[in-house]
Amino acid sequence: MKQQNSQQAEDYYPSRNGQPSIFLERQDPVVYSTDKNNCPIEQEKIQQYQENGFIVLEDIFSQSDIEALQAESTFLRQNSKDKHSGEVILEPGSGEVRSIFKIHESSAVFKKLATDKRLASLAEYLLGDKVYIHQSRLNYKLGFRGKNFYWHSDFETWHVEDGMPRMRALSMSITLTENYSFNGPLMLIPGSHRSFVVCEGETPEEHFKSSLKNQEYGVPTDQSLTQLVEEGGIVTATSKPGSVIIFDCNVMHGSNSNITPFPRSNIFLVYNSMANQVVAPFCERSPRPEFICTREKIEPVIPVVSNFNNE
Ligand code: 6CS
Ligand code: FE
Repeated sequence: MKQQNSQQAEDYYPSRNGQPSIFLERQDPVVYSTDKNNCPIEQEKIQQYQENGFIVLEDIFSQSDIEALQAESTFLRQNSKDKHSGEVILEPGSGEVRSIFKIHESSAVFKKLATDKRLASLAEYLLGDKVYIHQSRLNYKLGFRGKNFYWHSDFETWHVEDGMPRMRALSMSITLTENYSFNGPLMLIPGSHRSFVVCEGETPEEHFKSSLKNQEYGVPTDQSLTQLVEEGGIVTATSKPGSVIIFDCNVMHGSNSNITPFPRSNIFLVYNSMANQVVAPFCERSPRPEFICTREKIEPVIPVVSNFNNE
């Protein structure tokens, strides 16, 4: 059932087109590189990523790196609350800062992080290509006030609303605080990346104005989610600060609200293959703003060995 967008690009993953939810077979590889000799991490982790759709790498950043990243995160939050520019998303209700987008542009520290070889070279390996930053954000999920992110596949949104053609992108979530089992850690469904869950309903106008606070479209039906969980279970990506959770663009994930005193603040960097640049959205809506989806300024990342204690 091939469809097309306004640019007549072939839609391999039609969704939110008034059809009932079904599962479509993934039509793209998970790990694009086959060169086992030049792999930046142990092959066992690559196998896990291929099989489950995600991996957690501990102890990637030093204590001083983490402190520099935490300081920058706090600085951005304290200097953004009254900024009503689009990239600052406030929590519904409390008005606390929920997310800040496009931090790889607004912050020199996070710009450096996005090009850090420990991350960018691994993204190049997994995606088998040079990469660019499709989206970056800081999700603060503050104690008591941090609300949930309902179950979703990022790719379903990036395909339908941003025009990302194929599954050749991934997220790297760098943990800035303890991700405990109880303060709203990322929950992922192993193996869910192999099925594209077609979502029901139609994309509202300017959907991002509500979806970044509370997503109601581009989410699986209860039945689809139940089926994925029956097949793969649910894993919570608990880890200490300075870890990296790497997950495929299509893995089903979500996270609960945080009612504990402990913030769960993570940076998210989304790497997309240069061969998978966004085209026109696969829905009848205008493209989303640049702070959510890089479209105007697509430049390959040049991986650099770096640290964050200003040496
Ligand atoms: O719409 C998006 O691009 C964002 N929404 C979610 C829930 N995850 C990915 C991304 O941050
Ligand atoms: Fe997401």
